[in-house]
Order: sequence, then structure tokens, then C-alpha cells
Amino acid sequence: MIRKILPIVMVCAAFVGCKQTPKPVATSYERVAPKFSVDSAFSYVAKQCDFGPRVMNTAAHDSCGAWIAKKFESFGGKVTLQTANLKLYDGTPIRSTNIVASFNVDNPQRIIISSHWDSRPWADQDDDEEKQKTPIDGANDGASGVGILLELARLMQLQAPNIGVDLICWDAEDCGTPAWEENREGSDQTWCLGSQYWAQHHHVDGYQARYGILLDMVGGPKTVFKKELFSERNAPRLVDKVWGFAQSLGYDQFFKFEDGGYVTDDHLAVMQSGIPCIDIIGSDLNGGGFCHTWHTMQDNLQNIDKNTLEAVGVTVAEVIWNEK
Ligand code: AHN
Ligand code: ZN
Repeated sequence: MIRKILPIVMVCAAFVGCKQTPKPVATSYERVAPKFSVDSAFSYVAKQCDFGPRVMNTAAHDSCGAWIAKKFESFGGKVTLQTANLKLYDGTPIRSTNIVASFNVDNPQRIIISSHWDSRPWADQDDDEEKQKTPIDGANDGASGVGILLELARLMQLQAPNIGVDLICWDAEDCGTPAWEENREGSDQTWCLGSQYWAQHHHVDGYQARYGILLDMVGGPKTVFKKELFSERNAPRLVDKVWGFAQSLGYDQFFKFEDGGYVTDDHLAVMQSGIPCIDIIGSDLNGGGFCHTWHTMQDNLQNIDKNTLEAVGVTVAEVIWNEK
């Protein structure tokens, strides 16, 4: 009797203990990367949010940038700050700083893993009209990707990968023309200002890389990653490689083999530099668009899902440490 009941009890217990997102199933894939700690990555997301919104031309932005640079250095990265005077959609001058942390600097074979670090000055997608001019925490939109980059940097010290790695935090990505603005002429060009600048002025002369991976909104709730179409068009084999690693790791409930539409994002600047680049960008699990917290006051630390953060962090770590 007990032999019949016990498995049923175990199955029930497994369901009771199961939160919204199921854990990856055990696979036969053998990991080569050092252990990615999602708690560590999450703590870096929290720390960025603690500074307050990282809005261009604010003290919170500048202090957070200095903290990110110092953290990379503490993990043995060689940090290059690329500062530029740029202009917002309405002509407002901004001071933009791309933060580049280089590992294995002598290796001419390199890859780029990147994310933006600024946060949107306006919650222009918020349902509450009174809040639409308030800056957002950007826990998902900004801090999540940088949290993963910082955790990857921590791992570099534990076990150096075979390839050179440049972790790049783009600035001035998220101050594109607000939704309330009626004149939308050329508005596509008002996003990704830091990466556009980098495409014109690489942080080192004659810079080359094998490929790039951009992380955008990689810690959201109810998030899936579809194949973004500029990425699919520019670097289909890289998309397949990354999605393939995710599948081997058991993350197929996050990484979907579906078309995700075209997104204007920092990967376009890397592509323009002749470097194949893809965007791992979160979409809403149920809807057609981005995560439901996108550009709203709800994009805060309470709405970070560690399962999403872990799926992306572990997958990207495997990609890096598998490079020959
Ligand atoms: C546009 O909305 C044109 N592009 C999305 C890029 C973005 C904004 N990623 C995060 N925030
Ligand atoms: Zn955004």
C-alpha cells in the first residue's frame, strides 16, 4: 500500500512547492561555466535601484555609474569610460558615459556582452496619467541586464574564459521621444544615443569582436524571449547557438523559437560596426508586446523574477565559457 501512496504524495508535494515558474528540468547537458549566482545578480540589481532612477544629468545616475565601474574593477576588469556630450530628442544637452569592462585584454579574439544602464526619465506607458512624467526605477529595463553583466564579471575571476570579453554598459538608451510627443519624425534615432556614439567612436582604435549579445529586460515577470528579427536577419547562427544552449539547459519555457518582431535597440549600433549582434529582449508571456511593467512605475525591484534573471544569466555564461 505505502509503495502506491508514496509516489502520489511526492507528486502532490512537488506541485504544492512549485511557484509560478517551473524550475528547469534536469538535462544531460554538462555545464562548463562557473556557477552563476542569481542571488548575487539580484543584489546588483537592487543596488542600482537604491541609487534612485539613473536618469541622464542626475546625481543618482552619476553615482550609480561610478559604482558600476568600481565594481567591475574589483572583479579584475580593465574599465574604460567613454564620455560624450549628446542631445536629447528636444535638444537638451546630456552627458553620456558608456562603461566598458574588458577581461583577457591581451586576447585579440573577443566578444561583447552588453546592456544599457540608464533608466527612462518618464513612466510614459503608465495607466495613471499623473505619473507619466515621473522617472522609473528601471529594475527590469536597465538594471537587470547590468546585474547579469556584473555577476559574469565576478565569475571571470573564478575561472578565466578562453576568449576576451568586453562587458559594455550603454548609456542614454532610454530617453527616446516620449509617447505624449506628437512630432514623431525621426523618433527611432532618439533611442540608444550612447551606443550610436560608440558605433562612430569605438573605445579603442581598430576594435574588432567576433560577435555581440545585448541583454534588455532580462529580469521581468511573465517574460519570454522570442527571436528578435533584426538579430535573426543579421546573425541567425548566433541566435540558434544561444537559443540552443538555453534549450540544452532546460530553459525552453523562457526561450521560444518564435518571431519576436523588429526592435530598435543597442544591438543595431554593434551591427553597424560590422560585428554580428543579437538582442535577448523580454516579451510579455501573454501579450504581443514587452513586459507589462515596461515604462511604468511598476518596473521596480518587487517585479523582478529571479527565475527569468537566472535563465538568461546561466545561458549567457555557458555561451561565454564554451568559446574556444
Ligand atoms: C523602442 O521602443 C523604439 N525601442 C525599445 C528599446 C528599449 C526601450 N528597450 C528598453 N527600453
Ligand atoms: Zn526602456
